[in-house]
Amino acid sequence: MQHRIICLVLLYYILFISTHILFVHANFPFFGYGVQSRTRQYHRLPLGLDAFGPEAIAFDCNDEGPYVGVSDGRILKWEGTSWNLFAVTSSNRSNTCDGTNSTPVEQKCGRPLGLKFNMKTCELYIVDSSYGLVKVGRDGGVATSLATGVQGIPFMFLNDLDIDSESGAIYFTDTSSTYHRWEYLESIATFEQSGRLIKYDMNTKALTVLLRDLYFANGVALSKNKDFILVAETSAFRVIRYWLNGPKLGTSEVFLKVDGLPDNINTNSKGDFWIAKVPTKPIKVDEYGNILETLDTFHITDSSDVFEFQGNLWIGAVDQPYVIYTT
Ligand SMILES: [Ca+2]
Ligand SMILES: [Ca+2]
Repeated sequence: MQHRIICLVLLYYILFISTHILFVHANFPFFGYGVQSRTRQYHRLPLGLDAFGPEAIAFDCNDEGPYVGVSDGRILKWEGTSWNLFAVTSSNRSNTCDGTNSTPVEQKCGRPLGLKFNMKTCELYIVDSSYGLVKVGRDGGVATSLATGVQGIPFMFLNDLDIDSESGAIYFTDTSSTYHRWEYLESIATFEQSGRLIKYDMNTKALTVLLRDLYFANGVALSKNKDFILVAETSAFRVIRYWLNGPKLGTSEVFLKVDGLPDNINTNSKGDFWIAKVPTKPIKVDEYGNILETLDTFHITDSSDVFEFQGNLWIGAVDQPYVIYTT
């Protein structure tokens, strides 16, 4: 078992290094590496509370936050001077929920990988890799379950979501129907294609599978006009676009190839997209896939989520005990 994990880790790094050499050092012009359109100051905001791995970032309907989901299953809220416990996805927590991520601990304690507020109701919707699609009210607490599977296939590894608060549609990814979150290296290294993009209708509670057979389905972001949705296929080093409206309704295409493993994607107020990726730096692209900015800074060693809020950036990471923000 240990031997297998070592091999997978090696393969993982070989993938990183080979794409890095190919796309970064070759400096292919269409990747726009090094684009730096403005100067940003970077700051670290430690989580404290023995918390680690703030994978996803969200702000609520009153512009409060950020909120982060951390590796021991808690959702924390930044209240201006300190982080406080806001919600948990498991009703069955104990002091074994210490973020060590052994398999039974993670199954019991939960792992909230994606967070998004419904801006109409102020409820927080969460995709948790152990507990599926869940939500909490505006005061937080213990989440209630909305869905744990679709078409007879249980959710094994929900990852990111976006919400159309007007229509009540939630779009979310199930990374794999074969591997759990703690088996993510196997899913990446074997290039398996059992990921799905799923829609949940808040009004009817209906679930619809929009895309299947995806490579490690990860970040999700709606376009500003809600006419398409982007989905990161991490192990394919690319982002795909699924049309929700217009002449291409219901079809998908490759939107962008990237020089690394893409993670979460978020839309900013202008309709541009922030794509977090590892081991390379986050990028901002427009709706045509043109790279507008690269966060080419030593301050960011790894990034899972970049959220633009009132012109500044909030950056989450799987392997850090802090959030980075810019001014
Ligand atoms: Ca993710
Ligand atoms: Ca997102």
